[in-house]
Amino acid sequence: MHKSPERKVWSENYSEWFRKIIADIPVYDTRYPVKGTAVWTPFGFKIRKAVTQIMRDELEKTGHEEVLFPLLIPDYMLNKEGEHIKSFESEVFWVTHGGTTPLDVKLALRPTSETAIYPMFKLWISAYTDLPLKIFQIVNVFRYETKATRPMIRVREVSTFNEAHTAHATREEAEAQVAQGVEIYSRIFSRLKLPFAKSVRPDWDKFPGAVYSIAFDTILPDGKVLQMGTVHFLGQGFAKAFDIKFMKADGEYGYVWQNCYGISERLIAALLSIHGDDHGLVFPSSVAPVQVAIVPIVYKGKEEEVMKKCREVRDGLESKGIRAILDDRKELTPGNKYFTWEQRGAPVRVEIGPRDLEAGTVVLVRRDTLEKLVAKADTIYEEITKLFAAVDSNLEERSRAWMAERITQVNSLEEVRKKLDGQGGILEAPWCGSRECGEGLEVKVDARILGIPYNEGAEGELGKCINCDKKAEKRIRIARSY
Ligand code: 5CA
Ligand code: ZN
Repeated sequence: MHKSPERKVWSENYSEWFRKIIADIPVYDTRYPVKGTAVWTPFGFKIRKAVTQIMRDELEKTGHEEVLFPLLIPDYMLNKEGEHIKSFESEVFWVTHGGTTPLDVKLALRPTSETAIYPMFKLWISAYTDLPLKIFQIVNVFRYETKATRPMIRVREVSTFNEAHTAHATREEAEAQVAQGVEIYSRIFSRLKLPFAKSVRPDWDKFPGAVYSIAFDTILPDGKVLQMGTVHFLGQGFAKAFDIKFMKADGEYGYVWQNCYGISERLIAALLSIHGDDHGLVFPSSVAPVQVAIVPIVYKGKEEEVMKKCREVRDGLESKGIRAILDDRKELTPGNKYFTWEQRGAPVRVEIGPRDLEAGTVVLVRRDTLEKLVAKADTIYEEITKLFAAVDSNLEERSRAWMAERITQVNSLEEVRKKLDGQGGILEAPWCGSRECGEGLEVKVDARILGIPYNEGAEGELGKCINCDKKAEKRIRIARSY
């Protein structure tokens, strides 16, 4: 394992660390005067673009096609599926006027798009040959969140909502697609080097209108859990509410089976938070807005030579598709420039001075460990590519190990409380499976049941329920969460 730079402020005062880093760079400006909304700055937008590109790539590769639906949903459409509207009704923003004229039909700002998309599915799907139908969009959604809002994590305008919706001829096909949805998200998180645990949410905490929900949770530096994404098996509930029928091969008619899955800018919050340290952001090479920062070390008389070499290096890297920048700001010392690019998480910094020119070398510094090495100038591209791979695999290992240390098996409520008050994280315990017991447990330990592990190997003897002493049926995950 590599030595790491300090992560003291990062772990001991994470909320403050996060607020400060997004404001200082800046990444995301929360001073916009509507609660729960914020501005992606030019630097933030570059991060967002790289992340959404990965989402697109993984969804398109697996046969999902991108679409764009309207933001406005008429009230009679939003109200069609009973469970769904019951849960969302308190969170919907409404448009009631066009200018000064009251609207005949109230229009909701989408809180998510089932009720916008499924009436169109009814029009698009008529026979089994139209199935499966797999689409996604990346849009903003609005939720009047009443819990404390938090930058990127709990916002009222979710600006980066990636929702996929699929329709299938049979239950088996739909559930196979649930498994593929889980695979897709696993790959997206892995490409961002983010560790996660997959849980089947308890019945009382599933998506409104779903048969079951699978969630991806990660652990933030303060030990609290963040739900990064969810995959929902919708069964036929929405199909019946929206009358989405199709003709089967045998000429019979039936309702489609549906899924939906979603992720948001929470993923970006996790990306910034999990890899960061006291110097600022740390990025895997694929999403770093600047991958290589070149800092000239200039001495009097040698300026032009050094700058010429720096430009040559930058142009060479750029021509090979690397996002390189030459920091030629005159008023700043090299030290100031190191600070800038460490804060902004450039995976590799290149330093070039007069001595390097003579020796035909460059100095390379990797961001994750801040280790330095001297390379031959004419092998710089190969050396940087190797460093990218080294940074990426270190971030993956480091974050995975960090999370693994925070998933603990426990056998008593006392232990649960002690762990939650200490390092936090996720606790796994034997549980009887009853809702009443589960909800009681949540109150007793002031935490939330995340659910049961999704698709994990057979378990041994479980023993007694941690809360009620009855025979345990399942292993449950408990955490304090965002
Ligand atoms: N229609 C389904 C699947 S697209 C749906 O809306 N599911 S959801 O409610 O679970 O949202 C999907 C994901 O969006 C969540 O897992 C969470 O990561 C993210 N999300 C939800 N609400 C917010 C919010 N207020 N701020 C930021 N992200 C959010
Ligand atoms: Zn119990």
